Amino acid sequence: METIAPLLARLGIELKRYEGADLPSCSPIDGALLTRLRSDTPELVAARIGQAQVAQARWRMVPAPRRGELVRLFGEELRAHKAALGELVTLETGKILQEGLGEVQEMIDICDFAVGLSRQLYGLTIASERPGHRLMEAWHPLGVVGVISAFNFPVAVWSWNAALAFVCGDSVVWKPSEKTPLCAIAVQELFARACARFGSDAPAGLSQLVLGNAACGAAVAEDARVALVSATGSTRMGREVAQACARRLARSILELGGNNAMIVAPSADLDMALRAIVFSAVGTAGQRCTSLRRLFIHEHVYDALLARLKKLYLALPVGHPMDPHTLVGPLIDRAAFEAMQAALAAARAEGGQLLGGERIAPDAGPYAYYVRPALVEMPDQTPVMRRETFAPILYLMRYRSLEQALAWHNAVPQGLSSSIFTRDLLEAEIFMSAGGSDCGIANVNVGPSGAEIGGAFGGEKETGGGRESGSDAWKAYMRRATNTINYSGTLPLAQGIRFDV
Ligand code: UN1
Repeated sequence: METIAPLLARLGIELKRYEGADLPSCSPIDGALLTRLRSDTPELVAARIGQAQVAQARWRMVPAPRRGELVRLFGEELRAHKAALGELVTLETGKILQEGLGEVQEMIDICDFAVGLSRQLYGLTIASERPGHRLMEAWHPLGVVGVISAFNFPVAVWSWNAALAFVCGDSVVWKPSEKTPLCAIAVQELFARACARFGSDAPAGLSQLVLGNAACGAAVAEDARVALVSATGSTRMGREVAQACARRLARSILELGGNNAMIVAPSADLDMALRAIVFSAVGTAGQRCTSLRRLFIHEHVYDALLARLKKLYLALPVGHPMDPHTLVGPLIDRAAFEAMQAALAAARAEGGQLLGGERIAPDAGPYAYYVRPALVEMPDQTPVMRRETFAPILYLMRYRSLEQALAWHNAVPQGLSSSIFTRDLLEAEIFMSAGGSDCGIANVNVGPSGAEIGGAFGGEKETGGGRESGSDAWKAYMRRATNTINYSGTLPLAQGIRFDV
């Protein structure tokens, strides 16, 4: 039985006001109950959105660089509590501690990014066709931003959205995965501490947390007071959020399923490719949106690479995620294990040859699901390969020409992340060109997972099309006003229209 009390003490967090009966938090490490919390009723969700709206009306008037100062203070809290929060992430998700810590670092990074951004929310000035006129754009705060996040990145995904939203002058209502409520509470409490240090400019209620199941998320997506909903998770969930937003003509950012592939070309540095493959395919036990799921290997290097990969896979340290030697922790729960087994059965029925995939470490108890990551050699890109299974399954195929590999690469409904390992410049350029990878992320000699926060994060097709995090993703969290200013003393009309009154 893992205990959370010492961790919560290190974070300085009291759970009392969140405790209840209907929302259990369990650790996938041994399946043990960590605590029982209380779900929020639809009435409470509505009330929280109301409070967020009131807070935003004040927050939008605070100058953006000053808003950045709040995010800077939050970044300080994260730095001070990185170790404890990283451990809590590991405890509640089962990801290895290195990745738990990495996730908190990702939060710190986006805070730094957002602080800089708070002085760079630039608009354009545009040449007017009329004499004595100036055209310009101003970016204004948008309103209340709803964030729906998944269990696999229980703290970082909120922060990509929230750090930008706060500097953009928005308030945030967060519905985290019901599998990771403790992580969300910890982050909410750390943010509250930053607000307290910031002083009275930070309106109460700027950051709201709503705990509960999908109904809670639907209440956020359907509420007319929520200007933007940023949702990360399954394609099924994203479709519902997209429809709820479309019905009321609100904005959405969707970061949904991925079915990410890598092409290993004959010129690839195989040592490097091997490390990238293993990290991308088995990191977070294959439960990242960006996890590597399909591997297309050129026939000249296929056998050599496969032999090395098999050897590595059989020796992968699977076990307790706090153990520094472990590289693969448990799956999140039984449903994840069953989905993995169903996909492997389908792959076998479709002609796949399987290595691994079985449940191991039974001494962790009946409610913990540790598996050996699976390698499956496929005769063709069959239906099971077109689906995203959130588990460490890597399908392999042999290719002859880059054209063929690219065609397979793009022939799936998802379009998040992709990569090629090659030292051939022309191949690299083709992969990144308009006719190459159709994903939102296309990497060369870098695996598909583990993106930095500085780039825009998201993808195409069933991945949903939204972008979070870096680059100019902030624009989705603001509204654009086009201003025309006339200093000519006359009133010429655009397009030269004459309208004499
Ligand atoms: C996700 O799985 O939802 O690029 C996000 C990565 C991480 C984020 C993954 N920085 O793998």
